[in-house]
Amino acid sequence: MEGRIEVVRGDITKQDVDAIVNAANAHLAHGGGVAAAIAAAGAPAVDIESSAWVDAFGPVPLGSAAVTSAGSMSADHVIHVVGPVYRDGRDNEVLLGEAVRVALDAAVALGARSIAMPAISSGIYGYPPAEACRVIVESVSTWLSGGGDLDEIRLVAFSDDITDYYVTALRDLGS
Ligand code: AR6
Repeated sequence: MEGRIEVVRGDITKQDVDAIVNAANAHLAHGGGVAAAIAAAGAPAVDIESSAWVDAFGPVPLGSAAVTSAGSMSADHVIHVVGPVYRDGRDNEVLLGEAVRVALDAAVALGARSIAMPAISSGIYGYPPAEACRVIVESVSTWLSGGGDLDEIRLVAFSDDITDYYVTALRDLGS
């Protein structure tokens, strides 16, 4: 495995990486959670470019990414992906894994070498956080094993709980 998976407890808007991932909704209306934090830290560019993206292309489908600049944040790009709203009977795991892969592929396409990712879907979208962290870790690991070419994938945990879930998931993976 070439790239490193790191777990960092902190605020994704403060990460010194090439690209940060946003846990967005399809309309790129960054009203709450990590999306609101990213929009505020990257104001006004993130909101302006998000609106322009949706005006041009329509809502962001599951399985796709929208890219904006990052305003005055240290990162160069924000990669907006839409995780699943957690629901019984839905293929939550497949949809979350797809959001992770799409974000990583978008980073490579942008020429990024490092990326920071939040625990997509684990907040407002209601994905049980321990499960979300496991799916995210497994999806990143599978992507790297399949030749995914990034130097660093930073899993940013906004709470001690999420940090623990990531550490456990990585340990279970044998990393
Ligand atoms: N840095 C890192 N992680 C954070 C930060 C931060 N600054 N703030 C929150 N988190 P959520 P979702 C964590 O709800 O579940 C928005 O309104 C948070 O603790 O942001 O995918 C969008 O516009 C949680 O672990 O995203 C969508 O409508 C994780 O980020 C909707 O919420 C994800 O929580 C998306 O819901």
